[in-house]
Amino acid sequence: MRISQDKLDSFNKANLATHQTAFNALSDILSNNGYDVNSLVSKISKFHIATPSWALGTGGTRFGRFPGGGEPATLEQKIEDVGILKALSNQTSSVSLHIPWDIPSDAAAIKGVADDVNIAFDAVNSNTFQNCADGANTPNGKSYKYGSLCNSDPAVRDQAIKHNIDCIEYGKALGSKALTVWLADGSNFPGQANFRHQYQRVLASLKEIYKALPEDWYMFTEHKPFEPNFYSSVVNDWGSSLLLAKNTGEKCLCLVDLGHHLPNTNIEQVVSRVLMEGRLAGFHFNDSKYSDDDLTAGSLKPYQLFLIFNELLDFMEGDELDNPDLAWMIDASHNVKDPMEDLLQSLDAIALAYAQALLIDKKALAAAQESNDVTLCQEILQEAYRTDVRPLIAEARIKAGAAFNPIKAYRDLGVRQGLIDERGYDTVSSGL
Ligand SMILES: [Mn+2]
Repeated sequence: MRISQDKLDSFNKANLATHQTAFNALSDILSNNGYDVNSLVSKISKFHIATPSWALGTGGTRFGRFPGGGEPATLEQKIEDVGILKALSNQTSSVSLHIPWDIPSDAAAIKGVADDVNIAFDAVNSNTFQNCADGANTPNGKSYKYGSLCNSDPAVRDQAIKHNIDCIEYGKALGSKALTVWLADGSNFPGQANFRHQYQRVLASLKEIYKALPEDWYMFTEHKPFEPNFYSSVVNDWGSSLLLAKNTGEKCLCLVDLGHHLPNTNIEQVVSRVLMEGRLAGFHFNDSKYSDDDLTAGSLKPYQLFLIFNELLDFMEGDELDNPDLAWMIDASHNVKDPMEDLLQSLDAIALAYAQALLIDKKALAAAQESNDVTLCQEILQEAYRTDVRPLIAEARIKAGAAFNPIKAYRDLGVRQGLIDERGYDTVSSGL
């Protein structure tokens, strides 16, 4: 299913007057305060986030899963759905695959499907938190029950290393440029495993995988404090992730998944530290109340998201975030909302946080910090945060031929019903 440009144009046309009034009012205020509105709109327009293939279908919990209709059952359909998100929002233009859930058996054909809707391939994600499909119970199959790259059995480590190298090969065929390694490795009980040995085995295994990394690729490590193991994780925090990255090689960087922190962790400070060391790979955007809740980005802590963008813009030369070396991705799981609507809400929240951060008076903030004017520091940040930047995002979308309000367009144009008509009610999104 595709949304025609005609439909999007008439949707925008019908709502143009309301948007134009709001945009003109905001433009006047911003221009009077010295901002270049065209440049702001252009920066927002260029900032795109990758969509994870696994978020296009309904997720679940260990208690159950409640799928909706018309969900993508094949990799081709997942790419088609990302094409719809792109058409509606102009905020995503790539898909991140998960191996083995999305093995591209015919890479040329899959690339063709993606080219048709102008979708590129983001980082490839390996999976050693489940046993491989050919089974741990077969004569040659090895189980990840006690870890993968950290396992005490070298044959298990070799299998996990090979899986990651296979992922690189799949990614090469599609034009990906990065491998993401998130490890479930750790332990559930005190004394179960030796922290040092587990870490050293992971490092040695990552070095083996790194040898297979093409010249223009990156490898990402991703930390997580607990789950599925509850006593210890091998890559438990940004410090361990940074140690692994630095000890593995120059092209090994640290990915920050916003849900992979203990409650009240100052994630914006984590971002600042990893950036300072030149090792920030990018983000897995989501939101959470407790830990890895995988909720819609910005649904609970939009101010935190804004503060993270403040750190990014503070560090970067200029304030354009279309830096090809940073990986921007949503990593969420949608249990109660339509997955496509949930992704559109996340894309919207991320763009809002970026736009708000673009309004921070960096010079004034730096001066207030130097003179220890704490009140003024807060005023400067919140002045930017409390500006309603929604008309800027809408304008960026309209200029790119997308819908000024993607959720409203998704509903008004009956996208979900169209997908159900095409695919039926009983589809199962692979891997979930
Ligand atoms: Mn993640």
